[in-house]
Amino acid sequence: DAAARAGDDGAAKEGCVHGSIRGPGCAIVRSSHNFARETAVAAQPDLLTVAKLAPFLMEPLQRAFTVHERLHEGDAGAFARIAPQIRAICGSGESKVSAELMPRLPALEIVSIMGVGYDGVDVAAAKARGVMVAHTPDVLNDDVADLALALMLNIARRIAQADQYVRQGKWPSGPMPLARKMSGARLGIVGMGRIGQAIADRAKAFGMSIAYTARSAKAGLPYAFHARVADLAAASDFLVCITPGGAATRKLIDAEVLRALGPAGYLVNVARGSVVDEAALIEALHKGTIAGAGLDVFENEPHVPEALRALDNVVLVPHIGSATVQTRHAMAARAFANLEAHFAGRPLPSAVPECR
Ligand code: 8YV
Repeated sequence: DAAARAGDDGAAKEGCVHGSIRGPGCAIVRSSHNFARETAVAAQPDLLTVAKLAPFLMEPLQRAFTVHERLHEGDAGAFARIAPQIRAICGSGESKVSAELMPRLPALEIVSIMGVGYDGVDVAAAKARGVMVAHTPDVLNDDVADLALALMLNIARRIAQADQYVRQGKWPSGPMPLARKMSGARLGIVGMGRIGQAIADRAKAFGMSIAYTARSAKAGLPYAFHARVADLAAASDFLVCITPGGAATRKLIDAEVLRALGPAGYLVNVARGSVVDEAALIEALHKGTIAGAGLDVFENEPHVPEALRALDNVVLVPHIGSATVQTRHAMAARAFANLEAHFAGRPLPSAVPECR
């Protein structure tokens, strides 16, 4: 299997990959000026990046691997020559690793995603080829939950509009219209995984009543469960989406759900753009079917329809859920650690559930 194949690698026998972020064993390999070292260096696994990765991930990758930066997007001939050697892929939460790409990489052993979401990776195709898939859960829970609460407060209290009100010199002509109180309101969470629970923890401090929908009720949670998302929407003032993307949740938030949320209800999406029917949302916002929306994710990122950008009852941010220095560094370290563990023949710190 893939781990056993990795065990044949000279570097893996040393129990590390060169240039590891932590890499205690690597110093030994680097400092020994002998044939084994030369062989190990020459045997650096080939890795394909499928996203523009941050320098703090690229640097350790370049020390440990022969990195081919998004080669599949450019020169087809160059990619065809290198493809048979590629043993690893590294990408972001938005990266596509399709069932069409994988057969072109017959030596592929692992896909390491720097993100909790991996809906762009065809995991079934990967598993069928014995390819491991890893992601970076947990380390971003706080940031994404923080942003969900920030968007809720922002749309309810109209912070972005209030900022413009002051900047544009409108204050002397009178106060802003009154906003909506968030504390004590009803929160509906779509997806009660790790981040959903972190959102609920924060909402408790705002005295909100909390309900949720998920594939099934979670044992031990003190929140009301609704099997249908429309029923949850009807019982919510704020509906927050934090469910995985992919086929199972495509356009889960449709016109019916938005009607159920109603003219005093707000939608927040920190999940994936695919979870919301964007055309139906634009219509609902335009007609006042719902009160407003706070959106971190969109159907066709980084392109946001003009019809959405023109609306006054939305707050739009460019997919920044995990975008803090602290969290992105932790995610990069985990994405690298998954690769490092694989090529050292160790269990992965965070394989996706389907590959555990
Ligand atoms: C980032 C994300 O956009 O974790 C995810 O699923 O969507 C984000 O944190 C990105 O993947 C960072 O590389």
